Amino acid sequence: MAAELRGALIGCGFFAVNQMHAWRDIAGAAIVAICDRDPERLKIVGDQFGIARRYADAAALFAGEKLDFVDIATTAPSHRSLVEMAARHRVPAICQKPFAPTLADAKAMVKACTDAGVPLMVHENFRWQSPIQAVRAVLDSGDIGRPFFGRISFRSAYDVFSGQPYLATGKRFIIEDLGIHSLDIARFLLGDVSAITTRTARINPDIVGEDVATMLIDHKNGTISVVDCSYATKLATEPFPETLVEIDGSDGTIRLEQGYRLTVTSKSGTRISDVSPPLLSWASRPWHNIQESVVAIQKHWVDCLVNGTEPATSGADNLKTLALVEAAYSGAASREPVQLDALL
Ligand code: NAD
Ligand code: 89V
Repeated sequence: MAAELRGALIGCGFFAVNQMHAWRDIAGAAIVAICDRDPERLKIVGDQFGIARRYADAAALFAGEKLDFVDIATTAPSHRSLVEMAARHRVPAICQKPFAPTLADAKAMVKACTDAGVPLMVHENFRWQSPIQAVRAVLDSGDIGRPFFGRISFRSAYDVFSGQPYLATGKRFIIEDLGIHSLDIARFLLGDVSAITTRTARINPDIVGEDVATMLIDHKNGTISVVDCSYATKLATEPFPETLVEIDGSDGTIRLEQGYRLTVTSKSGTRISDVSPPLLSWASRPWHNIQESVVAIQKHWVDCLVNGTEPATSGADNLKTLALVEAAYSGAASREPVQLDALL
């Protein structure tokens, strides 16, 4: 049997705990060392997951460990320096989203890893959620024919700021943090994008960035989609963190509705199924949807490393999602449509 891949986690914060749980569930890889510049977080995660090899500094981690990969779960400002450090040490890297604060940084990170010949995957996990995979499977089956319209929608009033306080203080909020997932899902389901038109608003007076965004997207294949997201939408039943999907095709429709209800109408009639994600042993509602996708994307990474294949959300792929984020902000400011090819 092949030896287990030796990984290290950099950044032991709020979300990294999910990544650590997922690593424990995945055969073929194990986290052997962790790093965080905050001693308290290092201790909490090290003690919870029984990791004795702990580093306060990433340079010391790379110097002290022989690694097959690193899992970078810090926030965006440190991503470029940590990915470039991994590339210098010829260590394959997973990097959390948002991949980088700017597209220029992200391009440099992709180049550093390409030049070093090391794989790079962005932890863009929303497309790995089982309800989203179920929608993609219907599209691939051809049952609804050629899609001509899509809507990817995430509307909520969930208090994300209690777990992630930094989300309240940045100049950019919902597009960079959450819309980035919705935009990636739009690409995943409906194909790459030629142009985007965006409007934003800030409804919550206690935060700095925008908490509502509406985006109209021209896909290169002629499909049109609307990607809309809001953290200012108070509903009778809070849907966090469900992404709802509507797709109209030449032969039928797909609706992924709140409560993980999937309705597919095609030439052969209408079928309704429950595509609720499983509740993993360590997961907690309502996060279980995201938590399951963390296992899926990390398994995919191990498969890619073992088989020498490119991850679906490789650094190069994610440039196209990050370009959409950049284009959305510049288009919201100018109130003009933004062409994507000019950015890539
Ligand atoms: P956090 O602030 O709770 O944790 C980040 C940790 O990284 C902190 O403990 C900090 O001390 C450490 N850190 C920062 N820079 C470091 C460096 N240079 N070296 C060592 N340690 C360093 O943040 P979080 O909420 O866990 O978010 C982390 C990332 O995960 C963000 O980019 C966020 O957008 C992303 N995230 C993704 C999802 C998802 O579903 N994909 C969900 C939540 C958060
Ligand atoms: O998935 C994320 O990136 C999270 C949340 C779902 C809270 O927006 O930050």
